[in-house]
Amino acid sequence: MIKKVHHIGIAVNNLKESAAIFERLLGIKAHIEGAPCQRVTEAIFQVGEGVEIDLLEPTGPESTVAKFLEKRGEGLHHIALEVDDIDADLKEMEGKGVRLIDKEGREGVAGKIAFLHPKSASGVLIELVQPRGEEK
Ligand code: CMX
Repeated sequence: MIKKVHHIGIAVNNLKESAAIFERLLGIKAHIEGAPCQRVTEAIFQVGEGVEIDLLEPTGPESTVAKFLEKRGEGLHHIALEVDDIDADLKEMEGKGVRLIDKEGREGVAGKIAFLHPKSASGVLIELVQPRGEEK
């Protein structure tokens, strides 16, 4: 069901500044991509064997990441886990009592995505990702 950690999302105030910090730290270049469906711009770093570190800058005050930054400041925003059948996995998790933010996978940058509520995961927002090409 869960195949690997797909990416780690970090909320930042200034994408350009934080991307430069992480480029120095990791020794690799960021790929910058807009994710209007999530109201963020992302700096994506492919680290090691396919795990990404994604820096997230909100595109406006209505973004959930803007609310997060205001309340909690910069830092770990979510951990994304790769799955191969997102809708079946969501159903199974709901059956186990996990509080879902999305009952079904929806279109995201990396494929079909859905979020689990941080109250169900010791205060950490979890995203499930079913990459494109793995639709059931
Ligand atoms: N990690 C951990 N806790 C979080 C959180 C996060 N990312 N975001 C919010 N919370 C906590 C808040 O601190 C708050 O906790 P307390 O009740 O203890 O104060 C609680 O969750 C409720 O937060 P809120 O500010 O009132 O926000 P909402 O209830 O309106 O929304 C959430 C919270 C998680 C449901 C909403 O942010 C959401 O739907 N997130 C999923 C989508 C998303 O974050 N997309 C961003 C981009 C992702 C990407 O590009 O991959």
